[in-house]
Amino acid sequence: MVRKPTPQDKFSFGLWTVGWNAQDQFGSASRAWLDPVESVHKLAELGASYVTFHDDDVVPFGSDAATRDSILARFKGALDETGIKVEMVTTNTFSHPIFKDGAFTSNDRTVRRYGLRKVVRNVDLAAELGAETFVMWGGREGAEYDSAKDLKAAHDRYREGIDTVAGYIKEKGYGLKIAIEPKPNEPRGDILLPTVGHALAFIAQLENGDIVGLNPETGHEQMAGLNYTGGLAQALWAEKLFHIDLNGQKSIKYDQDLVFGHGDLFSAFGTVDLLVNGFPSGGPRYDGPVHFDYKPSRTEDFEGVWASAAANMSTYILLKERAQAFRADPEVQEALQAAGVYELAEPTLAEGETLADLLANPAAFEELDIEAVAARGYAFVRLNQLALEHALGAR
Ligand SMILES: [Mn+2]
Repeated sequence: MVRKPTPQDKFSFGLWTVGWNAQDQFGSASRAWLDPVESVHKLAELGASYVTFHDDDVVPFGSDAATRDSILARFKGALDETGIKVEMVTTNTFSHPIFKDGAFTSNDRTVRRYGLRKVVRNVDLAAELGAETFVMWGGREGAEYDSAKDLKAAHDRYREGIDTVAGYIKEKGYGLKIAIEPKPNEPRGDILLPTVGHALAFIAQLENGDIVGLNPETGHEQMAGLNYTGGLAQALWAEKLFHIDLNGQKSIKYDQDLVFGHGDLFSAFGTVDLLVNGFPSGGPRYDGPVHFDYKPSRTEDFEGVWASAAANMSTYILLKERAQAFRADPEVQEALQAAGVYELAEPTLAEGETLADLLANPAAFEELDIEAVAARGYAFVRLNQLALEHALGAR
């Protein structure tokens, strides 16, 4: 790989990413089952610092307690040997047919009660492994038909489920935070909490929302035609960016889960610029693990799987170098200034100034030379070209 990671990069991978056997809607698996213990060793060799997993990635669904314990003991052995840590754990409430109508929002109350038990069992495991974040992706929480779901009740049950789990985390004194992962569709026709914005509004309705935030995924926002970096920014602004899922997506289509940067590369540059450099005016920053949630394409053999894992990290480091050079460039600083980017951080009303003062100020309205103000050019295109030239390594 062109750039080698260091522990400071805090790179993290889901075991379901490299471990995906490439079975899809239209074809059977193109790769064999991959032992999670082997993945941990290989990711450590490549320079990752963390792994994350769904319960079912490590322990097959329905395993008895003794089998579960022995599998987990072997898995913990691999963590100890490699120094790899588990920063995030999540629960699979979407693969088994019992969850075909959802877990927390299934119309069948028996399923909801089972789902809650499965999630809580995995919260205990997350705490035991020292994870900091518990991600909830409700992939089956949704519907194909408007008539099939009482959407008021569905939101009530979703709130009940997440509030109950968050309450349990607090009661147990676990140092865990919940991060909701929005997605607009796939596998359901429409999924509840489809975007970062929907999830932020939902979190505001929770009783235990103080420990609930977001895990936005690049491709999921882009599947809705939205700007991923913009979503991260609003989550940061709300101090709710608890985790990130980086990958690649080419516009509004099925969930591609490409390598980070292999979708909209210039958008990926913007994402890394925000993550590495923060807002131009300062403010909240993300300093958690840089987590990749991608899938090695079905065309790849195992050599290709590991090359794709390395590609995520290498691309991130390359973009980080480009983004740092972008912000450090005096010409960019000047262009940011000229574009008024820093001016936006200045409050619209001056300190001590009231709305009444503004209303009584003719210079702000009655006497304002509107045409002259409207004639201002913002030079955003010049600024964007500087960003592009830095992204391409031309400066
Ligand atoms: Mn995805």
